[in-house]
Amino acid sequence: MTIDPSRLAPMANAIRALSMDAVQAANSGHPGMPMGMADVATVLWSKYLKFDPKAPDWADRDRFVLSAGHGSMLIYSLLHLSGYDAPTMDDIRNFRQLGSPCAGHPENFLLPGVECTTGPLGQGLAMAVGMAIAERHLNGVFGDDLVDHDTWVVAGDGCLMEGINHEAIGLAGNLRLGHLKVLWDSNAITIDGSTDLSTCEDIPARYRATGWNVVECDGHDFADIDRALGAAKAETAKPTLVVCRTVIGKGAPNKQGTSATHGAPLGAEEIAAARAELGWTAAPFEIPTAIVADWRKTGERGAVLRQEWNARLDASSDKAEFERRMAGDLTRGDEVAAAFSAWLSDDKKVATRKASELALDILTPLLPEMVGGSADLTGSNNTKTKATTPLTADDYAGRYVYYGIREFGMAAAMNGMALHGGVIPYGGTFLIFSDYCRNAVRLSALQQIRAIYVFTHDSIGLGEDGPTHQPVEQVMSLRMIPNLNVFRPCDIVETAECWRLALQNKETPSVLALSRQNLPQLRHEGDMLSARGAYRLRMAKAERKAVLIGTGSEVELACNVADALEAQGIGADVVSMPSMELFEQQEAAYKADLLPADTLKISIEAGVTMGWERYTGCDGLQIGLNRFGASAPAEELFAKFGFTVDAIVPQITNKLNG
Ligand SMILES: Cc1ncc(C[n+]2csc(CCOP(=O)(O)OP(=O)(O)O)c2C)c(N)n1
Ligand SMILES: [Mg+2]
Repeated sequence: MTIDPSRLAPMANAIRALSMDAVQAANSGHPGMPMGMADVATVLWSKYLKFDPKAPDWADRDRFVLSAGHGSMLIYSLLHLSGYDAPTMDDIRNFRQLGSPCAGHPENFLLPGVECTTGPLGQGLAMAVGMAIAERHLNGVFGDDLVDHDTWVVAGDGCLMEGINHEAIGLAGNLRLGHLKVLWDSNAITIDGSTDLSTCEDIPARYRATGWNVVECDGHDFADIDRALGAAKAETAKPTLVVCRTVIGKGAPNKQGTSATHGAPLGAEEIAAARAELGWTAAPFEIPTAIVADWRKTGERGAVLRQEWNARLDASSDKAEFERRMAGDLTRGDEVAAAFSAWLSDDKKVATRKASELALDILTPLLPEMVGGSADLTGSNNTKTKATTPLTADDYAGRYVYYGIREFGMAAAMNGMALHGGVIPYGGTFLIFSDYCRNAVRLSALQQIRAIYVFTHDSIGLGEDGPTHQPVEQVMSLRMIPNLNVFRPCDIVETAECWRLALQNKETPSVLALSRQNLPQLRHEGDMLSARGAYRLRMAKAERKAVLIGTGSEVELACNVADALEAQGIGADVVSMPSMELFEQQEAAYKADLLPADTLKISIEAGVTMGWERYTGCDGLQIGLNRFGASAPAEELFAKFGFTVDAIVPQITNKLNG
């Protein structure tokens, strides 16, 4: 489509009308951002964005990310007007109401065409970096014929101000992600007012210093927008920031340019004034047919391109493998199972972080879609294998990302990679720094995607680095996040099982909490027992009085405590519980059998005890650590904090006798 302002202006005004009317009807929402970026978005969608409304999942579509998620009416308008099946006009009328896919902020699982869930500022852009990594990686593997698309982002002042922006653009600049284009809604307004209240940053200078190309435009001049987007499209050696100088709430004559338009309905009077200003005479939620027709044409380019792409895919010898990877289906499961079952007959005493590396040594050559990485702790997280050669600007086909010291940026990029599809991202850092990336882990869970977090150094067992590095509350607090599987395996066999479970769960992200210190192999039989979340590792010999529940490095201690109890004639089961979440999914009879009502139940985990009452009952015993650790060798710390047979057994016998 050529740029004809006389047609584009009404198209943009359709976005403005829908946005102000929907927010007014909901009596809540953010009209300012969609009204301000309507002109830029109209040029992008009508001339540059590669999409086909009839095939929202087309693998080679451009990805469009609305990082400024509060402006959700922008993407709902774009999807509706350009002819996606959803949202319908009724959905838009019900903006922000229960049951409408037009949620307050865009949700990837509610609407095809919404590539990711946004709203937490900065993360959309950071996820887009991951999408652009996945795109270049798959391009490196499958070539231009199958993979050659751009990632376009609309970001606000807030997205660029958040700390994660620094991490994300640093990663993108160094990887020279030339197919990433960020359109900055530079309106100099945030909620509190003018941006000079809080910043004097030269943002273009920061982007340039980070390896980005920067272009600018008047965000309300169609020809100028076209020029800038054309320049962004043409630049493929560096990511591009397009500074779009805009007026927030553009079109609302009395409120535009002020934070009053940011997050509140404009009100009936101002909406009437805006209609007059824009020359918009249609009733609320009605779009004149000529304008709808112009919008419907925007998808036609993509439809043609998709037909051509389909023909190339059909002719490609890579078709089956490409489709498998994009579908996220695993392969070679029998070989994986056989390799791991051979471990049962070993007797390997290794840290579970090392066990994870041994598992990855088996998994990564068999599953080429696995793309690993670490936030500068590769040698500690044990995340790199021979098969995962570095993914760099010179070799995008590599499979290992050096994320740098950017935990939040890494996790958000992993989300973007998983959302893009075709890769299964895993990435490591110390468990203690899961707090640095926690909101991205939460978004993995909310978005129902398979990101796998390798969080090592999972307790005071890391020793001398001391309390700043010793997780105490992290394991339990990660368990509180819905739809996140937290695994804390006790030995090499459980570690392999947990890796398989993490890979098998397409719609649930996983955390693997792994030890720094060596742990003996406790399992020599059984297949995928971790799939139940918890299982009886050892059965009481004497009459059963106690059930010891341990996780990770404390399962060995639980076994030693059980031995000491048995020596006194007290029967004790040992239950290993690598995943509370999977245990919660078991039927009641299984749970009751594992944790019988007539026994004393004791949890042992080197972390906060809050929550363990769920399994021990209030009359059980919770052995844990409800304070920060200390700096000393691990053995001494476990002794000091009561993680010894001698400290635990009397507590149990006292309880049993009392
Ligand atoms: C991480 C995070 N912090 C705070 C908010 C709340 N919030 C939503 S929009 C916004 C202001 C954003 O300003 P800008 O990006 O310039 O958007 P504009 O006002 O121009 O639409 C804030 C603070 C949020 N959504 N995410
Ligand atoms: Mg702003």
